[in-house]
Amino acid sequence: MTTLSLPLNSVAAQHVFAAVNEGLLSSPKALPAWLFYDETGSRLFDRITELPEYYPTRTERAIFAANAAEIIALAADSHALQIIELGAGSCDKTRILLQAAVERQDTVLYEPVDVSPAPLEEARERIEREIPGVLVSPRVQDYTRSLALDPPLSGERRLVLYIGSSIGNFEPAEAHALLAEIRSTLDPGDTLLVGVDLVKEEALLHAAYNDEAGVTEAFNRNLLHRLNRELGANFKPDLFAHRAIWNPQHSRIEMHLESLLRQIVTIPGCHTESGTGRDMQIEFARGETIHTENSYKYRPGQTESMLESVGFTPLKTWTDKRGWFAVSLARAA
Ligand code: AVI
Repeated sequence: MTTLSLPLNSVAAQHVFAAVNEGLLSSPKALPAWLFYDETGSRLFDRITELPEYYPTRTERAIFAANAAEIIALAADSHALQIIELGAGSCDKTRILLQAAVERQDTVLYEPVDVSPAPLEEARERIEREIPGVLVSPRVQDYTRSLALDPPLSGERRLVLYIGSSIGNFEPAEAHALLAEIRSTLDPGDTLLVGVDLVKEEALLHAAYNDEAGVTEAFNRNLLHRLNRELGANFKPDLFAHRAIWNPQHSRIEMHLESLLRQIVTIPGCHTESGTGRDMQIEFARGETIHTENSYKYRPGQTESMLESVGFTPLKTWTDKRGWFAVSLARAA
């Protein structure tokens, strides 16, 4: 077969290759969920957040709309606040909190942190135009690998936002480690706001990840398109079915791509300065899956316990009337 001359000398492509090498040559096969978020995947995710079945985004937004002033007042505790958002993306829901902050203090420094520069730039432009008083200072950084926050401006307190149920895509031990890492970068008095999706009736969870319009299916399959585009793999995405199932034992929605037949996929060897690796031949049995994502759903009180165990004092938790989603604020002790 012909070996493609792909730009695998770029660090980003080698990172993708390493993840694939590890995840597809192991058993059971799995890929890390961060692979979803290339440009197409991020756009598909934005569409997911607007689907009628996908309740988390609009439920969290409603919690902010009802409680923003209280959240900001509790976090500020008579100081001026600066707001940092991890995994900010389009910063859509954050605008409600920023609006509440500028109503309390004249100017607010807002630092959205994300791996992709494009949505951050768009958000900067939009937020500075729509909410005078907010100064946006975007930071392109993979906070899951290293979290380096600037020290607070003198006399100000930092409020870190980790919302959107992003923590749910981490394994419990990883989530714990990430919260501990956030705590270690904060000073006593700073606060953290975490949004988590709660355990609920299975039918609702199932629908949220198996939408009628097939957007989640496209989001899941895009991962294979991405490996074709970026690594020159020859996946036929239509030969893999989207599966999203509730795993009650682990309290999580699992997403998989299930091979519809026995097939072999080739991924060209990785070209680096030290040479070209061997092509990867990946064999799939009929019905075998690639585990692509876990989305953990929390029980009431669980986030607060986790926050306490890493050195935060929980201040307050807000939920919607149906108890579908929870937003917890905690102060660095
Ligand atoms: C980003 N994250 C919180 C989403 C979730 O619900 O776990 C990702 C997602 N996967 C499928 N639909 C949405």
